[in-house]
Amino acid sequence: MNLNKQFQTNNQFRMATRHVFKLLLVLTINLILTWKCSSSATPCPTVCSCFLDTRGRKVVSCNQGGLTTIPFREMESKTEIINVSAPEYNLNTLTMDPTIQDFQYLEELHITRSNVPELGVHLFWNLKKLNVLYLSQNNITQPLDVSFRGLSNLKELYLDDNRIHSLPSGTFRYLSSLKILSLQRNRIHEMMPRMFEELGKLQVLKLSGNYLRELNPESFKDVLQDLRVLECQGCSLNKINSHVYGYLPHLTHLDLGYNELELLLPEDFSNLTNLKYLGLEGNKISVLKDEQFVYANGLRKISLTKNRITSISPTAFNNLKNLTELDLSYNKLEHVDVTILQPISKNLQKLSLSGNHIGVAHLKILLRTVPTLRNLQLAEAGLTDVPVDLFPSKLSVLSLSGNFLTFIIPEAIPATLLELDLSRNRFSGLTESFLQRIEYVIRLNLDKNLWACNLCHIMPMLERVNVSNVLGDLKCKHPYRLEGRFLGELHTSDLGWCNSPEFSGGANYFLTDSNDDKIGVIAATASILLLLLTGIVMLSAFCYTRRHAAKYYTNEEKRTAETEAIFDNQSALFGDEKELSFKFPMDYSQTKITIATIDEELKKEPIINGA
Ligand SMILES: *[C@@H]1O[C@H](CO)[C@@H](O)[C@H](O)[C@H]1NC(C)=O
Ligand SMILES: *[C@@H]1O[C@H](CO)[C@@H](O)[C@H](O)[C@H]1NC(C)=O
Ligand SMILES: *[C@@H]1O[C@H](CO)[C@@H](O)[C@H](O)[C@H]1NC(C)=O
Ligand SMILES: *[C@@H]1O[C@H](CO)[C@@H](O)[C@H](O)[C@H]1NC(C)=O
Ligand SMILES: CC(=O)N[C@H]1CO[C@H](CO)[C@@H](O)[C@@H]1O
Repeated sequence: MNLNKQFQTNNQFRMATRHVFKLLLVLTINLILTWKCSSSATPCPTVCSCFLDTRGRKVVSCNQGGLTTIPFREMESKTEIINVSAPEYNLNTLTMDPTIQDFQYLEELHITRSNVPELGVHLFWNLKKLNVLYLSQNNITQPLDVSFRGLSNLKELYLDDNRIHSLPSGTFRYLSSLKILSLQRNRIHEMMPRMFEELGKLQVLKLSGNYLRELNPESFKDVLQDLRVLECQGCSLNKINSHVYGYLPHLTHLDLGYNELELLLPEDFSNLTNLKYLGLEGNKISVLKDEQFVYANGLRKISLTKNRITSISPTAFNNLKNLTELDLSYNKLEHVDVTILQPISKNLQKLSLSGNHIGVAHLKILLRTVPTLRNLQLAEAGLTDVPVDLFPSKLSVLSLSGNFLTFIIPEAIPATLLELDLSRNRFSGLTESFLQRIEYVIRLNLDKNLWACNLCHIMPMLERVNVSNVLGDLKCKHPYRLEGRFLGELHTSDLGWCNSPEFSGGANYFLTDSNDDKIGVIAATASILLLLLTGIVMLSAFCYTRRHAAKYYTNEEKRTAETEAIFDNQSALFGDEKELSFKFPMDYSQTKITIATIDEELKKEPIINGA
């Protein structure tokens, strides 16, 4: 009885505490909610969204477009980032409003795609915390020095894609903390002598896409002491002015791609002792001379892609002990000297020879000089086969995309490979041993080959589709019936047999697949036509040789009489092809060559008849 009572009171006590807990919980939830509501009740313009960025800064972002003014009055005064932009189809047309000066906490201001025509006098006055000013894709024609007054802490200024045509001396003189200045794709035609005045802390200068024709050393003199990065792609430059670089002692990154540079002299790089990256892609360079980069001996990467280079001196890369990346892709290298890579053989890690047609025997000797290479790009290199010991053995990345490969011996693939691109070749299937060899390749691209989805070609691949997305996502090319089907959705029962012993995936393939009516008919017709054609050509070739032979016999006596005269007169011998063609009248191999060109055959007829 007593026990029972105690139990009851105990129970009541428990209930009471539970109630108190519940009450407390509800209270705290309410508190949190009201606090949250009041904080989200701070003003946010209806056309904008307001949020905190990853660093907890207050952002107002107005990206709907169609604005004519920025709704500053509805924004909280402590906003730290304002982002005004617009979609392509609904651009803003803004005029800048000095109300912006009230936002003293502003750290970043982005106003893009807003058709801003000009920046008023003292527009950003008072914005002492502004770090980043992004005004790309507007309609600014000439920024005024006084527009930037008061921005003494600005670090980054972007004025890309405007219509700036001139920058008078001292335009940026109030921006003494500036580190990045980007003026890409404007209409600046001339560099004024003191245009970068007071930019002593500038580290990055981007001038690409302006029609400058030359860099004026006077613009750089005594100012950009700290500049690290200079980009002037597409500036219509036709020479490298070494004096400019003499004024940029700390330059590490120079990008002069897509200009009109034709001739490089070793002296052009004489003042670039700290340079690490040199970009010369898309110029008109045809030769790399002796000791071309000998003064820029700190270089780590050089890009010379998309030039017209046909010849490289064996000493061109002398003194580049630290070079790790060399891009020579899409030039005209064919008979390149096999020792060119020797000066850089110790450190070179990445080499691109894509888009050049260097013969495979040559290539083999060339690559033997860089045994430690890790990354080799040989896309669109005209390769039809790959010998076993072509590639350096420590390679981890290899691209052979866009060649004419139908088959690779498994042993030709380096065992260390992690990335392999065989896309856009002519493989119709891969063998079991090849698939085993590339089992450890992490990134594999086999797209756009001529996969022949039949029992002879893709069985080893099909057996792996359920464990490899790469294989499952490949599309059949042949037979017609299965064209475009993913390997991953095929079953063995879908595949036809093929009775041809040859699995090359060539034209003979069409004839072997009986399942494919349509293509079968086309192929059969084509092959009959081909046979007929060959017959005709053979016949005409036969007649031709006969006629030749006849000619020879009938002319024999006359010719022996003529011989002396011909040797007296050298030009008669070499000047007249008709006479020379008599030399090997019965040579079968010669006539065989002429079979291929029926047109030529027909052209020759009247000459022979007339002779
Ligand atoms: C500003 O808005 C544009 C357009 O939505 C966006 O691409 C950009 O990343 C934004 N920038 C910042 C800093 O939020
Ligand atoms: C940019 O400004 C010029 C005048 O400076 C004007 O003619 C042109 O229409 C403006 N561009 C756009 C897209 O409004
Ligand atoms: C080459 O690299 C090493 C190590 O990074 C460095 O100490 C050396 O100064 C570099 N050489 C040149 C010429 O810049
Ligand atoms: C892959 O798996 C699916 C179902 O998970 C199965 O139907 C198909 O037969 C498998 N394909 C192969 C080639 O094993
Ligand atoms: C400032 C500077 O060092 N300029 C030098 C750049 O290189 C040339 C040689 O090509 C020298 O003559 C300059 O003195």
